[in-house]
Formats: sequence, structure tokens, C-alpha cells
Amino acid sequence: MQNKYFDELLAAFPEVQRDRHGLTFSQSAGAARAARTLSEAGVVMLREALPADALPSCHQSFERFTRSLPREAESGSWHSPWLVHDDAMCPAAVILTNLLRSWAWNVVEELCGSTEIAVLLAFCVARHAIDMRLGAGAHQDAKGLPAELPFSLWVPLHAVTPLRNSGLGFLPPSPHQLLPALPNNDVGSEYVLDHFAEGWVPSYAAGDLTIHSSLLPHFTTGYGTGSDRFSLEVRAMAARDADPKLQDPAIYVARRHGQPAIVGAQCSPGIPADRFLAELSGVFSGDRGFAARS
Ligand SMILES: O=C(O)CCC(=O)C(=O)O
Ligand SMILES: [Fe+2]
Repeated sequence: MQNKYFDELLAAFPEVQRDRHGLTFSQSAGAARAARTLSEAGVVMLREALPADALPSCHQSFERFTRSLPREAESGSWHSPWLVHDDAMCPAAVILTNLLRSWAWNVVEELCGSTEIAVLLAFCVARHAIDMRLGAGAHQDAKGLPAELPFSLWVPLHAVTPLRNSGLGFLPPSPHQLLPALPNNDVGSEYVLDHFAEGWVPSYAAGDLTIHSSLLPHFTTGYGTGSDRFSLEVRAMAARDADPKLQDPAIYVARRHGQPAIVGAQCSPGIPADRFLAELSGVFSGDRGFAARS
């Protein structure tokens, strides 16, 4: 079967861009419903999860950081979140701070079945994607990442509009197992073409985010516009279930006085995350500073 580019697929199946009300939640819908839908369908959109006015400074700071890099690939670059900063801020720390204050965190707690959560910073990614024309493909995170990571939050730092800038697309419902994949972990264009008509390529307003499960096939969209996209992938799980091998660095979140707060951190001395962790201190509620957990 001849592969297709995503712009061709969107022209052939414009309905994949429509609002999917059954998969889309706002604060009033309740975290439990969003979490239930995620476990059934594999993807949910949380509208207005972050304050839109907090994002432009994060976006600009990340953009300044990428401009300061000696050289970037044609498709952009991806970074550990603690490495991305300009003189003013660590944008990923600001995003995480806002996430802990958001009703989206209740969804994370529901998904984890616990309020004691490890944010596995080693598996979080700050990504600059330069929009290139891409052929159909898709992956399951459980293939490329440790399989026990249950889900990913995908947080764009600005609006994302299909055909204008690179975003994400999803192929729900989620299969219950890993699909056969190519050596590069892609499930192959045939799977994408077979399932695209039921797929979803959403628009995000600034402050919207999606969560997808580790088995849900999804893809980076690319249309060849050359526009920039800045986003953060957040991976977290119940602290009690997290393998110690995945926790360097990590921050630990629990409820203090009813509010989600960072209650500890793990970071080996060689990892340059001091500034990033310090910028999270507004939501820190530990007794002994950022005591390393062992
Ligand atoms: O940001 C992207 O383009 C890819 C993100 C992704 O695959 C994920 O969040 O799991
Ligand atoms: Fe992914």
C-alpha cells in the first residue's frame, strides 16, 4: 500500500479534526469521568487545564533556549525538562507548578488510584518540533518507553491547529496489547491508514492538554509549514508502583493541607537539575528541603 502524507489524510478525512465531545472534558465534568474515559478509549482532552496567560512566557523562554543552541536538527530538538531555561525561568518547572494547581491533577490522581504520585522527570520531555511534512506512522509509548509507565500528558505551550503547526493525533480505541512494530517502533503506515477514519487530530487552545495511555497508537503530525511547536510530555505514576530505576530524577507529590504539593525529590549529584527543582519550590511542602529519597 502506498503511504500518504498527513496533509493528504486530513484532506481525505477532514472529520478527524472535529470535536470529540465524548473524549473531551472541562473541570465541571469531574476528574473521575475523564479518568474512566481514558481507561476505556485511551485518550482524553482536558480543556482549560492550565491558565492560558501562564503559557506565553514559557513558550518564549523555551524558544529563546532553542535559539541559543549551537545547532538544531531540521525537525527541532528534544530535551530533559530541567535543561531547558533562559535567564528568566525554567518553563517546564512553571508548567509543572501550574499542573499541580489544576483540576487536571485530580485526573492524574484518579488514573493513579492514589494521591501519592512520582513525577518521573527522567521520562518527561521538553520538545521543539519544527513542522515538516510527514508520512503516516504511529507508535505506542509502551514500545519505546518502560512499559510500566501508564500514561503521558501532552502539554503544548501555545495553541495547536492541524495543518498549521505540528501536533499530536490519536487512533482510539486503544488495543489491549502491543502491536507488531517496525525496528523504529512504528506500527506501520498500514495500521494508520486502516484506522485513520476513526482517528482524532484535535485542535488545542492554549491551556488545553491531552492524556494518552501507553498502548494507544498516536503520532506526531507534520504538514511542512516550517512552523515551531513547543510542548512538554509529563510522565507520572503512583509512587508505590514506581520502579526505583525510573526515579532519577523524580519529584514526589502528595496532598498537604488538601492541596497537591511536592513533598520530596530524588536527584543524583551529577544531574544538573538544581535550578529546575528550586523553581518548583513554590509548590514544595517538605519538612527537610528537597531531601533525596533512597
Ligand atoms: O510531541 C510529539 O510530537 C510526540 C509526543 C509523544 O509521542 C508522546 O507524548 O507520547
Ligand atoms: Fe508517544
